[in-house]
This record gives sequence, structure tokens and C-alpha cells, in this order.
Amino acid sequence: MTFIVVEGPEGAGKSTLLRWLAARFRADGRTVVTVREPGGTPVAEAARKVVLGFPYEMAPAAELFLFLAARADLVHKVIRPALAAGQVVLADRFELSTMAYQVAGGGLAYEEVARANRLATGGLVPDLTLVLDVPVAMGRERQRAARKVQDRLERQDDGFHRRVLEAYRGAAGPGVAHIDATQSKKAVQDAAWREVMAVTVLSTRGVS
Ligand code: Z5A
Repeated sequence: MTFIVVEGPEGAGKSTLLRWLAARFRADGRTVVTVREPGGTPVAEAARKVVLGFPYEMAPAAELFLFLAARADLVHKVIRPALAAGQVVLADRFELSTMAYQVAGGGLAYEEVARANRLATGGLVPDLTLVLDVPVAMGRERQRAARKVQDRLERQDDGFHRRVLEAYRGAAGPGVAHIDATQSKKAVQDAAWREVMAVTVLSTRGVS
């Protein structure tokens, strides 16, 4: 199984790295499926429109369940079948985003969210989560330079975004690797590939 997630705050370079990883795996002859959250199925894309695009305030739990509904459908319809077929799945955001934005940022209770997330994913855990670290201001500047339109969460205040970043910085556990994403794209890609190779070697030895 090769399920790799790229995480980090806005403008960290997740999509850029994901595209590079996909090309790198394909160059090795692997079949790759890329997904970005929320989205990737008709249900998940509909949830994305509501949770990111609606101009209205919503209850924190309503926001959570929209992200989890999107994730549940994506895992069921796309991620699990691809992994079962031996394909590499590369995801732009997954569970750690919920822990950073809805728990650390939004103030929902960790244990309750973790339990709801397990229900959504059926307990699916990535082999590797690459957490890209950039200061909030640098991520924002990159988004501005790329002319990205801000979504509902990106319009939250600085305190929210600092809590999100701290949650990412504190993320730990098996399969979690932190990468300094203030470096050049090439340096980020090299660091990410080293982490991918480390996980691949461990799993072929039956360690993970
Ligand atoms: N969200 C949530 O709250 N809870 C959840 O459970 C989930 C998500 C799953 C999804 O946003 C929103 O949903 C997100 C969290 C929330 N919102 N907020 N806040 P999205 O999918 O629309 O966008 P994003 O994830 O925030 O991605 P982004 O803004 O597109 O950033 P990125 O993918 O990390 O960056 P990028 O597009 O790869 O790069 C941005 C620019 O920087 C681009 O011009 C690159 O060429 C440049 N770049 C990339 N790397 C570098 C380096 N190393 N050096 C210099 N320049 C670079």
C-alpha cells in the first residue's frame, strides 16, 4: 500500500509538490491517483462548494461534517479501490487538515473529531504524511503572487492561522515527516523523496 498525504498551511506548496511526486512515481512505472481534499467525487465536490464557497457563517460542527462527508465519499469511491488495485495514492490534505483547522483553529474537541474522522475513513491511515512548514505570511504572499481567490477559511483572522500552523508544527507520530518549505522547490522535492524512499524501504522489509 502506498498512500501519501501532503499537508500544511495555505500556500505551503502542497499542490506543487504533489504534482512533482506524481511525475516521479510515474517515471518509476507506478500508476498514480492524485486527489485533493475536499473534492474528488460528485458528492465531495458539492460539499467543497458549500464549505469553502458559501459566503455565510456556519456552525463549527456543520463545517466539520461537510469536510468529513467529502472525505468519506472520497475514501470509499476512490482511495480504497485505488490502493486495493496496487496504485499509489497521493492526497493534497487529509485527516491532519481537520485536526489543524477544525480542532486547533476552530476549537472543536480533539477526541470527538478523531472518532468522527475514523468513521469517515474506516480507520484508513496514510503510510506517509509530509507536512510542509512555511510561516503564515510567506504562504499568504505565495498565494497572492499566484492570484489565488481566498476561500471562507482563508479569510479567518491571524490568530486562527497561527493556531493552524502550530498544530501542523506539533504533528507527530509514525509516518509523519516535517519539511522546511521555505526552501527552493527542488530542495523540498529532494527532502520529500528521501522520506518516500525511507517509508518504502521500511515497508518492503515488513517493518511498518
Ligand atoms: N480544510 C479544512 O479546513 N479542513 C479539512 O479537513 C480539509 C480542508 C481537508 C482547502 O483549500 C481549504 O480547506 C483550506 C483548508 C480547508 N483552506 N484554508 N485555509 P484549497 O484546496 O483551495 O487550497 P490550499 O490547500 O490552501 O492550497 P493552496 O493555496 O493552493 O496552497 P498549496 O497547494 O500549498 O500551494 P501551491 O499551489 O503548490 O503553491 C502556491 C504558490 O507558491 C505557487 O505559485 C507555487 O509555484 C509557489 N511555490 C510552491 N512551492 C514553492 C517554493 N518552495 N518556493 C517558492 N514558491 C513556491
